[in-house]
Amino acid sequence: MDASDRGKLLHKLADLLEKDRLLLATLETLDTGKPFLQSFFIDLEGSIKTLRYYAGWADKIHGKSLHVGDFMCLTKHEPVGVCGAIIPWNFPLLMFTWKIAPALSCGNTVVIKPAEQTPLTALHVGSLIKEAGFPPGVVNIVPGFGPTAGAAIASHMDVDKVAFTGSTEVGQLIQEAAAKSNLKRVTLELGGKNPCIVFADCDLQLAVEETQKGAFYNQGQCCTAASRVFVEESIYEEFVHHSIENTKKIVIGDPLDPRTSHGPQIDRWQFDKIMDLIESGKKEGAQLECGGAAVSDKSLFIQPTIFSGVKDHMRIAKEEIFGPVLCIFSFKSQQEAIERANSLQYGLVSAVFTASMDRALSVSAALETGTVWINCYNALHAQIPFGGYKMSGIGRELGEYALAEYTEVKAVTVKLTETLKNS
Ligand code: TXE
Repeated sequence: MDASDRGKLLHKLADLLEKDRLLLATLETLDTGKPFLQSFFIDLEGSIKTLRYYAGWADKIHGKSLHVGDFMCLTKHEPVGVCGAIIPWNFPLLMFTWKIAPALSCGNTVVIKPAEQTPLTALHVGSLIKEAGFPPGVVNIVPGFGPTAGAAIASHMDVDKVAFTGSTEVGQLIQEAAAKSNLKRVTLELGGKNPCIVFADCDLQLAVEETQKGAFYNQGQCCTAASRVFVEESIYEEFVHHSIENTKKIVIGDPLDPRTSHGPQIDRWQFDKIMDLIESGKKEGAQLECGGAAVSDKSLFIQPTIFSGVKDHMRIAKEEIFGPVLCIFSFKSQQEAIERANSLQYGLVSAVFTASMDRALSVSAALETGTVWINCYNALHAQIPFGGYKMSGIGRELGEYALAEYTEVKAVTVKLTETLKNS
């Protein structure tokens, strides 16, 4: 298909998502339990912007020409081919668009598997893809379970690339299956245990609000969750106090009620995992400042929980909780904070809160994460690349960088018989 026409189709799909925004946000909330206003303003907004951003790229993807001695080379950015995608349940529609938009923009076809917990928005968007006029077979949506439908994508000989978002353990299985089948290209966006370093010279209220939003947003079910908050000793007590106070603003309730800011966890398995980690925090001697329990024994709501006095050896300091738990540590020196921030195998995101831009930039250079937020949190945009260092992933999503993950570069080299002038 002509590249500009691909762009037009992606814009058309964005228009259709806008038209069905209320329906899609409602479906997303019914499926995940996330508060409706967050579905409407964040998930839908991000999904529509991602489609439009990559619609704009479709007719701007091209190679270079190089002259090397007696040779001239043209590089071409060709589509990879059939792109498999396996996505999680925490941001079902957003992850769907993060995967299909760059793939389609570059001229690939897609076979995508939504998470078994949350197939609804993907299926509705399937009908919108048809309505937009994408040719049959370009986007194939395959709901199913991980070890069957997901594993089939990862090991299929006719799938040329697989993009995965989910747990680090399954990410390793995907890479293994890709290696053992056809060495398909692999991009992985995996877990995180994300450090935030709060220096004494920061805007304290801002740091409290941003780290708390980072920890509790989407009930803590974010790979970017602010899960290790290191606070400089001299403001530590004050930071803990303000964090507890700030938690009182959170409204737990029916996710469809627009006043609600905190919904239930996704399922019983995740709920039990989180409660087990909260219990381990209590047993291992962290100070429980608030929360620490389920809201009732009949539902999957967990109270926003704050632990202070967390030590690096505790399970809550090392394992991805994926629930509404804020862990606060104290530190004495910048060097110590950096070393502790970098001490785990994860390397997804980090944040620095300070009034000194010099310090923010030197600390950000030392942090081993794919994203560093300075005086902000969860600042994700379609234009800005996102991905992990170390065991948090391979490759980048979003921005111009993602295009490289969905194209193969072909070098077409011509032997010249006449020397080119000005070469
Ligand atoms: O993830 P899985 P789960 C983390 C978080 C969470 C933990 C487990 O810590 O508590 O992972 O969650 C598919 N071959 N994250 O069990 O299993 C599965 O069907 C191919 C971080 O939900 O990794 C789903 O579509 N695919 C995360 C997707 O993988 C397989 C988001 C993710 O599920 C498969 C979610 C297999 N063998 C959980 N097994 C993030 N990075 O945002 C499962 N799947």
